[in-house]
Parts: sequence; structure tokens; C-alpha cells
Amino acid sequence: MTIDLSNFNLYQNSDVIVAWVFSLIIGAGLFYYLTKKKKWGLIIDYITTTNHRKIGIMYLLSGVIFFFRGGIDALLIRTQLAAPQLDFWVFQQDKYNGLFTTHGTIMIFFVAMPLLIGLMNVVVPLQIGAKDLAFPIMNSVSFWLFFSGAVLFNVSFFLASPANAGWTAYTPLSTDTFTAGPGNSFYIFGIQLSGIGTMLTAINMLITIIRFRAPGMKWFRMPLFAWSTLITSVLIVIAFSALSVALYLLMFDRLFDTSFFGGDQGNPVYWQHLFWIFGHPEVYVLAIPAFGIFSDVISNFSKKIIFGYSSMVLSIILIGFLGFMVWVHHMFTVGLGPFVNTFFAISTMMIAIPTGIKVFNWLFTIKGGRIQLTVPMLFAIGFIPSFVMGGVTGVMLSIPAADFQFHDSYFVVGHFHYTILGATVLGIFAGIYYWYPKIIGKQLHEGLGKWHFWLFIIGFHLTFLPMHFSGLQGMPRRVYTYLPEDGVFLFNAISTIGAFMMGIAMLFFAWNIYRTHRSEQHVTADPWDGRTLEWTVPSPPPEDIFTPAPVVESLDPLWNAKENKQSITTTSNSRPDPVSTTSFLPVILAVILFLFCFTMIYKWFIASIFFGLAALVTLIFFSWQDKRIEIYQKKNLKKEDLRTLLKDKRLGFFWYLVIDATMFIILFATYFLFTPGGNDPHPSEVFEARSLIIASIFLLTSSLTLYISEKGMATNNYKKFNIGILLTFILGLLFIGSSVHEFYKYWQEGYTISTNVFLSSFYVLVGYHAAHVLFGLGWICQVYFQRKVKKIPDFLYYEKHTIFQYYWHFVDVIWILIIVIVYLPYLL
Ligand code: HAS
Ligand code: CU
Repeated sequence: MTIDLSNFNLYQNSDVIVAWVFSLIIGAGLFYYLTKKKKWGLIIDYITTTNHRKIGIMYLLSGVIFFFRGGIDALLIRTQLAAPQLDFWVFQQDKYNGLFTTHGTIMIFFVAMPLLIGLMNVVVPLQIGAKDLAFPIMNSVSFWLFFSGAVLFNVSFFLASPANAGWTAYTPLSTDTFTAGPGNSFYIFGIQLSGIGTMLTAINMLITIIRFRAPGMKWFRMPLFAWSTLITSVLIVIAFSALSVALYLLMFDRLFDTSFFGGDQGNPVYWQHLFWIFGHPEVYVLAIPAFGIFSDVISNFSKKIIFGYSSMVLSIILIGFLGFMVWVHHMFTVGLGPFVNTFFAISTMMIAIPTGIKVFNWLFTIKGGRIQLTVPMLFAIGFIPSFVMGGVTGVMLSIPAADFQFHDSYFVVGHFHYTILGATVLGIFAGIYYWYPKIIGKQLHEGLGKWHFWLFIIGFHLTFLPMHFSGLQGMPRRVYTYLPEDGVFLFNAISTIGAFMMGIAMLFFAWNIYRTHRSEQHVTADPWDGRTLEWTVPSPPPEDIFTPAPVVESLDPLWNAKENKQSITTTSNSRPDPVSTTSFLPVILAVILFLFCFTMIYKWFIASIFFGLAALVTLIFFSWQDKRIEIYQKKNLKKEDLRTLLKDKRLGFFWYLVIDATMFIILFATYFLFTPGGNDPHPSEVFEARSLIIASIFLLTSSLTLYISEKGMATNNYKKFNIGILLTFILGLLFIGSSVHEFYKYWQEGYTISTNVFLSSFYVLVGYHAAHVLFGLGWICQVYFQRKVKKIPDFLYYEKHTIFQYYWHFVDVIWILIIVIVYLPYLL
């Protein structure tokens, strides 16, 4: 491993040393505390849990911890910028770049996201009357992948090599030509790993909301936070797929000598497209859940049904939809021409309409309500003007001619902090104060909460309002100092004061949590006189709730029941619940993947292969262990219930395929982009028809044999079934063999992944497909032996086989597309 210590300089790395020392002390202190208070049992309980509330708590806790890290970054930034030409001790060399990069990346990916997802985890199932998320074990996997990705990213600082190309990692700066060393690879792998977790969470939320709503909870009776989670999850599925491909390609540029985004043939602007196709929907991923929280909070503390419920729902859908059509507003200055800029300017401005509808609905909900100024409500009321200011500067930025002036200036920094803090962060605080009783069973102190709110909101405006002016004055983003004659000292000084005020506000928050933790006062099920289902179950909810299931007859079922002085009607006739168990496997998988990524970052590939295989073994173990079998048998489920569970799984798998399909589409687009032009060798020189035909026959026939095996199973003809499976396996293997043969031949002719950008895009696409086939081969063995050796019940076997079948046919369809798009144009 190449951790290069030759440049190690005690003064320059004093910040790293301080960080090590602090972390070791805190770690040791924590260890002592946990041991002394005999808390290890509790820790193990949480590590192995698959319960949505506990997982939610872990998300929230890690979000808060990373918030303090990102916050310290922010305070260091503000200290450095407080006055012109400061020379603050940590800013030797290009450390400032590392600082704002980690600040931005951590805040978006490891603070805002987990805090929102944490709230979704705890609240959404309770709001819709479900016992848990649809796939509890996968939920645990999601969390641990998120967490290990976040830790991986954070570790880079301790190794004196933080990412330093901005949270947007613009190329070519972020390629290894300009930023050598492991730093920006930590960005790639950290985000990739946690991003996979986020996508799995999105699938989980989708299936939970689509299929686990309480009887009678029609779509338009669903609380708005659940609605916003639903739409956000769709955004995540598509947007994170784009990010995933972008990171995948950048990884090849950094580790395997390709040049998608740099060099003579690469296209740095392509990164910007991919990043913002992710990045813009991402800002709504951050905003929409907050909108949902505010809707519930405002309605609750105005003691009124939300105004314009259906327009609220439609506007979230519209925002989500439009969110995919505006990404170029981040690239107005790139030079895509007036037509493109105008199109994206108009689509961007259109988002103000649904957002405006929401703002007015919130105002009309408050109007005439019996307003209770509790802490969550304060945050909600503080949100409205703050966010509108951020939205309006957004509309200013959406005018390309104006953006030519604003772009890359502090004006943009002002805009996005107004939106992200104004909506997301205030929303998270509102949500935490509002649902804390439900999550923990105790209520946060209102007085301390008010201190938190007022200091935070005043600090927030003090910090970010002046940035608009320093921006207009010409101060660029991402510079570590300025001159006295630039005329921005006062603005910066005020910003710094505001930032420290927010820091102090956060101490009140931390104190509040600590105080509440010590207090013995427990709350009832319904401390806020609530309206929705989560307030019908005890605080905190035990694991066995909603039996019998509530029947929902209106938007605010609890409120209506209270008004009519009745209790909510229930029914024993409801769908089967998700299966929560405990398992060490998710955390083991996450640790292994962490090590895989870490060794990749340092290009220690032998070890990577080892950990990659270890991850596969863990996966095999996972499905081998399948605890559902015992649980289903123990519960003696009816056939009908089993069918329901099967449908959940299939729908979940469908959404996985959406992710995979999106990724393939982008890889096809990449190939399309890089293939024409002066490639030497040209595709027509490389491809040859014979190997293509042979490979295609193998793979396409295997779909047929798989179909035969399924028919065999359906008719209980196990001989037919076994032969079908065996043939599928052999044909898949032959396909892999022919691919290896093809690649080997190219390699001998000197056509490697780094020869030119056509070959790079060919290999990353076809290689990704081949990896799917390989994975499928492992899967098929696994499915087969499980039945042979473990003799699992037929219905479960059927489930496993069906899903595998979808997978295999999907992989075949992709192959057909590869034939048509990748090979044929150059063979005919
Ligand atoms: Fe944004 C850059 C435009 C909403 C976050 N945004 C960013 C970045 C982030 C971010 C993180 O067009 C920087 C990324 C980076 O590092 O480079 N943004 C908009 C627009 C909206 C918007 C039009 N942004 C958000 C939200 C975010 C977020 C929400 C996170 C939570 N944003 C931009 C543009 C850039 C940009 C450019 C690129 C700048 C550059 O040069 O790099 C809208 O969704 C806002 C709609 C909301 C409102 C308020 C409520 C509406 C009412 C109705 C009446 C208002 C009207 C407008 C009719 C508008 C009350 C009147 C207009 C006037 C000018 C008075
Ligand atoms: Cu945007």
C-alpha cells in the first residue's frame, strides 16, 4: 500500500495530528463509558437490528455526528474568511480546497440525506399504519452501506488526503492528471458505497408506501410526509443511478488510465451533465421531504386540515418531474448556446409555480388556525420567508444572462444555503422536535428548543444574507482569501459572526438532547394532539403495533376520531407484515465492502479482489441463511399471504431493474458520445462478427432454457426443470468464456481499455454486462443448491426462481441492445 509519508511535515499536518489525538481520546472515552455502563449489549442490539425505528435512530445519530464534523469545517472556513488576507494555521498548501470539499460533500450526502432518511425510517411506516418497512433486512444493509461510505469518506482526512475538487468534483480537476493521490478517490468510493445504500432505501420506501398502507388509506388520504417520501424515492432511484454511473466512469479515469473526462479525447463537460442530471434532482431530494414535514407540522399546530391537500400532492409530483428537466441551469456559462440555455431557463422558472402553490397553501393553512407556537411550528414559520428568499434568488439565477454574472460567485453560495438550510435543515429540526417523542418516548425541552431556533435562524440570516452582496461585489466561491480593497470585508465579517451563532445554537440542541436523555419524563402516545396514525401508537412504539389494523377513512383519521369522540375502527383482516429479524450479516457485508473500496483507492488490487470475493460469499450466505423460511413456517401463513409477500418482492425487484436500466441507458449514451470521430482504432477495425454471433447464440438460448425450467417447475416436472437450469448455467458459462476469449484477443492486438475513448466506453459497458452474467451464474447455483440441499418449500423456491428469471431475461434484453447499438452499426 502506498501511504506516502515522505512529504510528511509536522507543521503542515498539525491539524491531522490534532484530529487523530482528539479522535483517539474520544474513542477511548467512549469505550470506557460503554464498558462501565455495560452498554455493549445495547450496541449489539442496534448493530444487528432490522427494526425501522432503531435504524432510523442510527441514521439520525450519525447525521448529527457528521453535522458536527461538517459544521467544524464550516467554522474553519468562516474563520479563514473573516478578514482579508488571513493566514490561519490549517491553511498551508491547498488545504482550503480540501476543507470546502469535505464540508459540502459531508453536509449533502452524510448529513442532510441521513437525517431525512432517518425521519422517513421512523415515521413513514407509522404514518401509513405499517409495522415496518417492506424489507427490514435490506433496510439494515442500506444503513450499514451508507454508514461505511460516510466513514470511508471521513477517513481520508485522517490520512492527510481529503478530497479536494469540490462537492461537484468537476473534471478534469478531479481526474488523476490534476489531483493525483487518493484524495478524490475517497470521494468516488465513499459516495458510491453510501449511494447504493440510499438507492436500496428508496426501493424500500417505495414498496412500503405502495403496498403496506393501512386498509382504507387511499392515495389521497396519505399524510404529506409519506407522499413526499414516495416522490423523493422515485427521484433517488433515477438521480442516484446517474451519479453512480458518473462515479463509475470517473473511477476508471482515476484508477485505470481511461480518459472519459480528461485528456485529448475526453469530455470534461460530460461530467457536468452527468453530475447535474443527478445534482439537480438531488436538491429536490433534499427539499421535498422537508416540504412534507412542514405540511404535517403546520397542519398539526394550526389545528386545521392542510389547505389544498390535492394541489400539495400534485405540486410535489410536478416539482419532482420538472426537477429532471432543468439541470443545465448549473451549466449556463459552459457555452451550450442560446437555444439550450433558453429552454432550461424556462423549465427552471416553471418550478417556481408548483413551489409557489405550496407556499401559499402553507400560508392559507396557518391563516385562521388556532396556532400553537411550539418549537416545531417555530421552525416551520421560520422556514417560509427564509426559503422564499432562497427560491427567489434561484429564479434570478435561472436567467442565463444574469447567471453569467452570478455564476461561481458568492451569490450562488447565498442562494443554495438559503434553500438548503431554509428548507432542508429547518425541516429536519422541525421534524426532529415534532417526532422526538415518538422516536424516543421523551419530549425535547421547549425552552432550550426556542434558544436553538432563535439563535439558529438569526445566525443563519446573518451568515448568508451578506453573501449575496459579497457575490454581487464580485467575490468568487472557493477562494481562500481576498484583498482589503475588494470591498467584501464587512460582508465576510458579518457572515463569520452569524456562522458562530449557528454553532452556538447547535450546542443548545446538543444540550437539549443530552438533558432529555437524562430526564425520566415519558410522554403519552399523542403529546401534540396529533392528526395522523403515528400518534395512535405508544411512544416509542413497540415492535408489535397496528394489530388489529386501523381502518383509515379520511386524511386525518386520528383527528376526526377525536372530534367524533370515537376511537379509530380496526380490522383483523389485513395483509401479512414484513419479517423483522436480527442479523450480523449487513454490518459484515458493509465492513467487507469498506475494505474493498479502501484497497481500491490505494490501488491494492490483489486485496480488492479478495474482498470483492468475500463480499460475494457474504451475499451467498445471506440468501442461504434466509430466515424467512422458519418464520413463515412458524407463523403458518396462508397461501394468499404468501402470494402477497411474493408480490412485494417482485415489485421491489422491478425498481431495482429501473435502477439498473437507467445505468445501462447512460452507459449506452456514453458509448454513443465517444464512438464517432477520429478514434484509432475505429470500431469497425476491432469488432468481428464471428465471436459476436457465437456469444449471442449462447446467451439468447439460455433465456429459452430458463423458460423451460420454469415450465417444468410449474408442472411439477422436476426433470425438465433440472435440465433447464443446468443448460442455462452451461450456456451462461459459455457466454462468459466467449467474452473472455474476445477480450483476450483484443488485448493481444493492443486494444485495451485505455487505448482510446471508444474502447474505454466499449469495455465499461460490455464489461458491466458481463459482470451481470457472472453474477447471475453465481445466483443460479445458489438458487439451485438451496433447493437441493436445504429442501426449501416450493413456494419460496418459486419466488427465488421467478426473481432470478426476471434478472436473467433483463440481462438478455440488455445484450440484444448491445448487439444493436454497440456492434451492429460497425459490422454491417
Ligand atoms: Fe438552486 C444552484 C435555480 C431551488 C440548491 N441550487 C444551486 C446550488 C444548490 C442549489 C446546492 O438557475 C449550487 C450547486 C453548486 O454547488 O454549484 N434553485 C433554482 C431555482 C429554484 C431553486 C429556480 N436550489 C433550489 C432548492 C435547493 C437548491 C430547493 C436545495 C434544497 N439554483 C438555481 C440556479 C443555480 C442553482 C440557476 C445555478 C447557479 C450557478 O450559476 O451555478 C426553484 O426551485 C425555487 C422555487 C421557489 C421559489 C419561492 C417560492 C415561490 C413563490 C412564488 C412566487 C415567486 C415568483 C418568482 C413568481 C421561487 C412565493 C419571482 C422572481 C423574482 C426574481 C422576484
Ligand atoms: Cu439546480
